[in-house]
Amino acid sequence: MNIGIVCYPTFGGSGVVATELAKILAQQGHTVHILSYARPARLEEFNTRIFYHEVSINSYPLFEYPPYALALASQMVNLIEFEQLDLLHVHYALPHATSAYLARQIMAERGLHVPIVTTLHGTDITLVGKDPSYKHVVEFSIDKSDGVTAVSEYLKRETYENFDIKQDIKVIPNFIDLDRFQATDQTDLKMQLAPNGEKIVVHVSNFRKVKRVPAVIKIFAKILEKGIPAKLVLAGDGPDRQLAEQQCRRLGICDHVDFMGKWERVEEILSIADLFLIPSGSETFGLAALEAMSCSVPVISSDIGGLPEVNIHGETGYACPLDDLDCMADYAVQVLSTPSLHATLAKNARNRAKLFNQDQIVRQYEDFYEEVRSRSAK
Ligand code: GMT
Repeated sequence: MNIGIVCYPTFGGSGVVATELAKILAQQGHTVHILSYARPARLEEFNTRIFYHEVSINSYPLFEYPPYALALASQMVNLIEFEQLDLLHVHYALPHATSAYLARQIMAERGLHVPIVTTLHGTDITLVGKDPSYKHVVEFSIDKSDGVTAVSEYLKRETYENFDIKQDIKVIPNFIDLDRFQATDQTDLKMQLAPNGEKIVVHVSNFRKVKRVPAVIKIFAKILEKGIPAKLVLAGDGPDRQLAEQQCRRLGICDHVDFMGKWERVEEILSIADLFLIPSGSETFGLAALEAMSCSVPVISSDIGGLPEVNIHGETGYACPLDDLDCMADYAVQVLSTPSLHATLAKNARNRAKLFNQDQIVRQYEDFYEEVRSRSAK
C-alpha cells in the first residue's frame, strides 16, 4: 500500500507512535509518505521506503497566525495526487483530521476518493479538542473520517462522552519494540548515577504540567524520608523543569536527583531503573509506562485515564488516586525494600509489555486499513 502519515514531529507520544508505525509498515513492504512541519525526532535513519515531506508555509504580513491547516491540506492534495496514495492516516485530530477532510473533498471533485483514518491520541480529545474554540470543527472532522481509532478504551469513552460522534471508534493500543526496550547491562551508567548502590527511581516525560514532575519529586522525597538510599533520575525536559529544580532545592534533596535532559536512548536509563514513577494528571495511554515495563521495571502511577489499562495494580506495579502521594510513596518503599516483590512485579511488567508487541499491533492497523479501504470502495 502507498500510505500517507501525518503527524507532529515532536518527541511527544503521537509523533513517536506515528513514526514508529511508519517504520514497521515500511518493513512490511508498504511505502510510507510522512507529512509534518519538521522531520520527526524518531525518523533518524535513511529508509528507502519512507519519504519525508515538509509542509512549507509562507508567511504574509496580513497573517498574524499563518494558516497551517490550509497549507497542510494543500500539501495533502499534492501527495495524494502525485504519490498516488491509497490511504491517508492522520495522528492527532487537531488540525490534521480537518485538513484531511478538506483534501479528500478537493480530491473528490477530481473524481478520486482517498480514505482517511484518524487516530486520536490524547489532548486532541481530553483538553484542546474539547475547548469551545475548536470543538465543533474537531467533532465534525473526526466524524467525517472514514475510520477512527483511539489508543485506549478510556480515550474511546472520553470521545463519545465529549463529542457527538456517530462513527465507530476502534481501539488499537500503542505498541512497543520489545527488542529495543529490554533490560541490558548498563553497569557504567549505574555506577555513575548510583555509585553507592542506591536504588534508582526514574521518571521520563516532556515536563509539561500534566506530567506532574513536582509530584514525582515529592514522592521521591518521601522515599528518602523512609530511609531508602535512592537516586531519582529525571529524563526529558520541558516547561516545568525550573519548577522541579526549585523544588529539589527547597526540599534539600538535590544531591539525590539527576536531571538528565532530553535523552534519545531512554532504554539505557530504564535498564538501570528499580522503579518508574508516572503520577500524571491526564494520560490516555502512557507510552512511557509501557517502555519502562518492557525493560522489566515496576511502575507506580496515578489511576487515571488509560494508565490502568497499561499498568495493572498489584501485578505490574501499583496505581493510586491522583492526589494520594503518600499511597504512591508507600508502595514505592514496599517495592524497593522487598526484593521478592520487586522480582515478581518486574517479571509481570515485561510479560504484560509483550501483549503490546509492535508486530501484533501494527497488524491491527494494516487490517483496519484494508477494512476502511474496502468499505470506502463500496
Ligand atoms: O497529548 C499529549 O500530551 C501529547 C500526546 C500526543 O498526542 O503527542 O500524548 C498522548 O498520546 C500518547 C501516544 O498515544 C499517549 O501515550 C499519552 O498518554 C497521551 N498523553 C496524554 O493523554 C496527556
